[in-house]
Amino acid sequence: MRVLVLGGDGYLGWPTALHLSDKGHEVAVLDNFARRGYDAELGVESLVPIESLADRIAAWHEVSGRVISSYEGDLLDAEFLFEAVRDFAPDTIVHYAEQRSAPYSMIDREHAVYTQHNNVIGNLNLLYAIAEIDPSIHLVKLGTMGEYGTPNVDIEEGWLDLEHNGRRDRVLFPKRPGSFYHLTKVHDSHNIEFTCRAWGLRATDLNQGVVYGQRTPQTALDPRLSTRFDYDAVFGTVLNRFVIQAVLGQPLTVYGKGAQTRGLIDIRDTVECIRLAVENPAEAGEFRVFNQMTESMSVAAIADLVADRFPGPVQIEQLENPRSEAPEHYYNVKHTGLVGLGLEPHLLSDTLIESMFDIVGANKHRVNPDKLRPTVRWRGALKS
Ligand code: NAD
Ligand code: USQ
Repeated sequence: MRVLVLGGDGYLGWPTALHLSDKGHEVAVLDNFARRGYDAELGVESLVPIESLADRIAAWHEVSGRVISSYEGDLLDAEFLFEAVRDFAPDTIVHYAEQRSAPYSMIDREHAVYTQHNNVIGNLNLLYAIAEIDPSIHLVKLGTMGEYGTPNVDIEEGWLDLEHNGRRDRVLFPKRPGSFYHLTKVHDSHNIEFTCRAWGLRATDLNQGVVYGQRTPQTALDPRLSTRFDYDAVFGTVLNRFVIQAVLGQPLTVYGKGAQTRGLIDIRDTVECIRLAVENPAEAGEFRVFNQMTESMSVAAIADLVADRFPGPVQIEQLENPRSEAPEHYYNVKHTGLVGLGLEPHLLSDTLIESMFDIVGANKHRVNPDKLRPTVRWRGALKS
């Protein structure tokens, strides 16, 4: 298949492009390098050094003999986007290209507006590009488990069969997200579902949990193929940060008591889920939703697990939670759709945490320790 990966220079987009290329698909990536720009803005860098997109693509050709083509530009530039879609003529578009940090979206009004504009309008431009150029293109869109929030009932895969006053219907599962970033994914889901219903587009919305890990079989082939690894309090995600903090001898920063529970997924499973969704497309007119996570764990349990695996002393610190989120809650998520397509999950019990310690150990001189503590407060966003 011909697959266009939007956001193909990012943490997940790049290894996904390699995985799909390795499995024999014709792959192109598109990116505006906004993510490299946030690094400059925040004064941080990926813990693991990463090459330019051109050098990564050249290295992949050298290592595998396979070609990945690229388009450099912004989803907000509709003319550029339409031209890229026309030129590459994909069967599938994998859409990763959004501002993905909840804390970044909560810095202040400007960052909230930027995030919502970038994500919602970029996705809307894409829906128009697909509808006008080739409505048979399958859209594989990255959503997030955080769209649902933490309801006091089981979380279904996107849809809910509802009985109300004696009548029945199938409705989108109610959403109660926890940041302006997570809200963008809800808005995207609604826009996509509408275009499936109104225009007959085909889409798979993947509500993904927090990803951990840095290496996939393809990125491990050559250091020039490495993907980024974020440690800072704005873009670093919880398990990755705890591993890095353990290696640095810094306390693991548990927000609140750590009883908040989240869905998790290994980066090797992320790229495999995308392959499965790509190779098993939704029907025309179908808005298909999968919960892309493999297990749930509380933040405190994640910290305990990292401390247990690390071959040295680890301190766990409970910080006042800078976010507004339920401190304790029910959490039971259905996630059988991707397993039904053939996913064989890597669980944390048999995972790569030990190899992550090595990756961090080799690069720890690159960490700016001033960037480890959280500075963005959900309520603080109101003050500036
Ligand atoms: P990332 O920031 O590393 O990658 C996103 C890429 O998209 C970046 O390279 C960025 O430059 C590009 N981009 C952003 N806006 C763009 C635009 N307007 N035009 C063109 N390119 C643009 O993020 P990631 O961690 O790889 O996440 C990828 C996707 O997966 C995001 O949509 C995110 O919401 C979702 N997701 C990530 C995680 C996680 O734990 N990392 C978990 C669940 C869902
Ligand atoms: N947390 C800590 N300590 C830390 C960092 C985080 O206790 O040092 C806690 C947070 O309070 C939160 C949980 O860990 O309760 C997860 O935080 P996170 O930063 O790892 O994840 P989140 O902000 O939800 O965002 C990440 C990605 C985002 C993706 C989302 C999936 O950045 O792109 O959408 O995970 S999910 O959480 O399922 O919505």
